[in-house]
Amino acid sequence: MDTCLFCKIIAGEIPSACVYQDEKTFAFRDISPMAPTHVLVVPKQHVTGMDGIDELDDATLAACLRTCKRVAEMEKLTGGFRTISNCGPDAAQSVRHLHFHVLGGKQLSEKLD
Ligand code: DGP
Repeated sequence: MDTCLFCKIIAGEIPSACVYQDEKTFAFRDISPMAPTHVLVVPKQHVTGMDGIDELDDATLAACLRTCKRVAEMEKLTGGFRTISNCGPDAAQSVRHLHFHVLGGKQLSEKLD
């Protein structure tokens, strides 16, 4: 999608700190990290968010979750990690391209809101 920030990052038109990519997914460091490890995992195919996943085939959706796990392993998050996907205004989603935050490397808050 021409105007999507994360599509531009995937295409390399905007620089990012990529930590992993494969045929279906792209993982890069969040520009405003909220933990020692804060990586965003996105499908290369543009969909708006969790509300758009019916446009993805199951293999792509599964690949996103597998990439989250792979990133946690690469980052050595042996104590655990959190995976979050914000969807829509009530969840404060700011970039309308499906993404999973992978957070870890410290004791995270019990609060999710
Ligand atoms: P969300 O609020 O769930 O839509 O998360 C969007 C995240 O995207 C937010 O944590 C900050 C990150 N972000 C926004 N713009 C950029 C950018 O240009 N580069 C990178 N690496 N991350 C970005």
